[in-house]
Amino acid sequence: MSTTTLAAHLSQPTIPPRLAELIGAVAKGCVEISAQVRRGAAGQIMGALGSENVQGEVQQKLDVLSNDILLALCAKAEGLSAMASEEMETIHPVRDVAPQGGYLLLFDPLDGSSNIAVNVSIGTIFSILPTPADSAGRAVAEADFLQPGRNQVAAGYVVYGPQTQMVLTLGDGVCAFTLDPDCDDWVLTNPAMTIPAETKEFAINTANARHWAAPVSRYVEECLAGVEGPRGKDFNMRWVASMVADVHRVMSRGGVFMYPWDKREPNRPGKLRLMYEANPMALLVEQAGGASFDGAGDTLDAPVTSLHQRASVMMGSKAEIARLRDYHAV
Ligand code: AHM
Ligand code: MG
Repeated sequence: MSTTTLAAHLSQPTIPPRLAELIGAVAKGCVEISAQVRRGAAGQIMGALGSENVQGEVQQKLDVLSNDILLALCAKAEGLSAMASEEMETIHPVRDVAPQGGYLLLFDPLDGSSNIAVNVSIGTIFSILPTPADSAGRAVAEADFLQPGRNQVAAGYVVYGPQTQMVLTLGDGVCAFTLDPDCDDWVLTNPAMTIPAETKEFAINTANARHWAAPVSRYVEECLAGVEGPRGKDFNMRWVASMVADVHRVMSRGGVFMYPWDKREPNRPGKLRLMYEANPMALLVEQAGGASFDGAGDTLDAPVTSLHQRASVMMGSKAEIARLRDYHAV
């Protein structure tokens, strides 16, 4: 059987070598994180650290370990100017002066932290932006990161589940790679991931139902009404509570993933973060033929005003997102 590895995939002449090097570094970091995850309680990685991140969330040992692994490995990538992460208040520059045509890397090093203790799938999410043209020859600043998701040159996630898989886009479709644990090689296992346009599956934390906005309630109520309701078909509901795992299911067999704005904290746009959760996932979903919506417009066009900005998230099968858009327009 002939196999294509991630390294071979990234060596295509259409991919800038420095971008390939950076994605390779992220992938290498995720191999190391995967190994730590698999050690679990047999290693030293379980439990909380006692510190809080910039979002005021208790940091797990694995959150910080994963962050440190990615910082150390990616700093070596020649084209990289600076990194930003869910676990760090501000940016982490790696070069005094931004290289011409360089990159900025953002990540959520360990998504779904609440699932670590219960041995349920978790993941890493990453987004790569270009350094602004006017940054060459000077140090990059936090403001250089504040670009709309549409500017991403690459995005991906790794899911640490029964298998470790990486799903990657460079803005020209979506490929999935599976980690072969015998040789730590990423093997191309799906060269063209495509989300079915229609679905019978949705994912949302229904414990928050009483706080939802009317269009979200309408959408879910119509799904729950099943074959007797306006949709005329029965739906299935799934909620892993790891965005990576929930979006991976949508990427694999269709559906809708939602973590929308709700009334609990009306001034907060949503729970999930725009730059290193919503935007990379939105690019992947769009590149796989799906769509994403933040209650006002395309997630990828949302104006960015801060590194740790929150977003209302609805993404998945195209027809379902079109329906959600219509309900929000009423
Ligand atoms: P985290 O980045 O701190 O792990 O939080 C994000 C996670 C997502 O992976 C998931 O979709 C969501 O939080 C689950 O939230 P809830 O526990 O409210 O269902
Ligand atoms: Mg997260």
